[in-house]
Amino acid sequence: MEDLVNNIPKKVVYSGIQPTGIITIGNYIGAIDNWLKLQEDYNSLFSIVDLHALTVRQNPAEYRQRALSFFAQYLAAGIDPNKAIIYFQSHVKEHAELCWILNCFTYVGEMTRMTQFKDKSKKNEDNINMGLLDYPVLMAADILLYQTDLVPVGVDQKQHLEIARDIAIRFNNLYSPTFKVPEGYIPKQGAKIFSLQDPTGKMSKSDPDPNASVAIIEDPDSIMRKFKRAVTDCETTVEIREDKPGILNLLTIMSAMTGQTIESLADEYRDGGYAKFKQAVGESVVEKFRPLREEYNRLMQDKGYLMQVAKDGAEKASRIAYRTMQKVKRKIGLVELK
Ligand code: ATP
Ligand code: LTN
Repeated sequence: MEDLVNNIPKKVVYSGIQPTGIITIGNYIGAIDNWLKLQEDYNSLFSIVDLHALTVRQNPAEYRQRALSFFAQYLAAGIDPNKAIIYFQSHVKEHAELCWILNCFTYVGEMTRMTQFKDKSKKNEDNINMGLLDYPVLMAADILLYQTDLVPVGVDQKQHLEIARDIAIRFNNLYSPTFKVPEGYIPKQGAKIFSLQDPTGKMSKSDPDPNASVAIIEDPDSIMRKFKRAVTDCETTVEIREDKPGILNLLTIMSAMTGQTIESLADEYRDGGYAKFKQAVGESVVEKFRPLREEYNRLMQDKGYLMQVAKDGAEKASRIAYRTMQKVKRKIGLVELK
């Protein structure tokens, strides 16, 4: 865990995605794209947070398949097992263990106030389980176990990050410094990609309307169709304006795909009409993800390799997690077995 040349410890990056729905271009632009950059310079850990997604009912056979598919998509996107630790949360038992301990330092009132808890409770009225309420504490455990400095996520996770920080500070104040207090890493542009069907709402990976979101492994025809149908407005000029959220969203997506600024794209497509612009946005998405899709298909044929990477990742993560747990247990006064 050291920068061997300068002998300074490298900072730690941690992030994860729940294996629900599909990995969307929103998840890619808001999170994964930054992971790719950060893995070059940090000690990074990227997990499939498969315990988190149990807060809503999953079909076991589908769930297992989807989690593996997400893992392959991480690799296909360019998360490199030689640079980062990639693993399934459920393979490292310390996540659940630390979650329990942190529960005893978290107030019920803090959890019932969480926006995501309120939203998800409304959506799952028949299954408002303890896990749903406890979700942010498990996320805090994920982050704090690895003494994380930076957490690259989309803007919707800001509140969860704040609570992780609060819990760390509270624990540190009670028992002397134990956890690193993490910072969020939220992109300036693209931290919230909007639905293609409702440009005022977030593009969500479990949106029941298939036209609202685009998967990173989607086939080109389907991608093009969705962009053609994307909801915009009844004007004709491609401009950056607050009151044109559909256009701004498409500009943001194309900018992330091509590296061009939204200003230069708006200039380029200004008077060409929406149809031409949407076609160009669609093509930029198809081209960006073509190699990823091909690599994904190849990896899914090689389950042996996927499982080997998962096993290595879990082992490396467990070693770090174990050290933090030992420290935590000592601080709170649990009897040690020598
Ligand atoms: P769901 O809607 O099923 O709750 P989600 O689309 O919010 O899922 P998550 O697994 O909760 O996906 O999020 C994975 C990562 O992607 C997080 O860092 C989150 O902030 C980011 N993210 C999710 N949706 C978007 C979006 N529309 N734009 C930018 N980033 C996003
Ligand atoms: N709650 C996050 C997923 C998540 C996460 C984490 C992100 C779980 N544990 C730790 C960063 C760090 C979400 O995106 N819904």
